[in-house]
Amino acid sequence: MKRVLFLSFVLLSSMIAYSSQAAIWYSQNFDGLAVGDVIGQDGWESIDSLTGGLGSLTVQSAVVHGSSGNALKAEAGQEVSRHFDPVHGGKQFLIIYFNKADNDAGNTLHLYLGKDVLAWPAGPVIRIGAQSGDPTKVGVHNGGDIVQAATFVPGQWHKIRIAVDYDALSYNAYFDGDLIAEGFAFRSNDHDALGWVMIGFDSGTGIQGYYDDIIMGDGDGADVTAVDSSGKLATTWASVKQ
Ligand SMILES: [Ca+2]
Repeated sequence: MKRVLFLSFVLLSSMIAYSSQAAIWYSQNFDGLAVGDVIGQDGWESIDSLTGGLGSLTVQSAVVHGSSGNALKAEAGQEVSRHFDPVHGGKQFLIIYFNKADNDAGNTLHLYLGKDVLAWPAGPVIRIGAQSGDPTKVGVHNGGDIVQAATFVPGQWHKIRIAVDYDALSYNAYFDGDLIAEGFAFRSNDHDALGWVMIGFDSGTGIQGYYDDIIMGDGDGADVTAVDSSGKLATTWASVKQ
């Protein structure tokens, strides 16, 4: 009997450990990458197959989320993607921090999520700045429409969390913890699982855009905290949700 209890405990412990490890399947704070082009590091790629001639976002240490380390910088005409294989269905989340430090009215920072083949008509699509229809707004696609859902402060870091339901083909978006989009439709329902993310901007003038602390995983990500008070990546779970 004691042996059965012991084995049950081991099994339960391993299941809990598996669940918590399975919840987050990608995170990147860019602190361990080399300064310079992000293309060619950690699986980050050119989007030439979609739109050729665009440059690489760069890893740099001058403007970062937190007190130290690196972040990605996006300048005009720079856009990159990262694919994930296998793709992830069901309920999935993405957390990312951005800082748009320029005030140019023609500039945007993209955040596109898709399944396998890169496409501008992606699944969840967020346009920070000009392409929202207002250079000060965060625009969230609801199908083909863009909703100006939040106002960002140039030069400040903001948190975006997208919670996607790939069975319902809809998503919620949160800006600095506030719900700004609920049950929004994908731009294209071709993207019925999470298999790539694309960031940067394919145009623009004098963009100073930054991204940092990307976390992707199963569930809605509500309990995931990316950065502790010292600025170090400290992913913690208030509860195991699987
Ligand atoms: Ca960082």
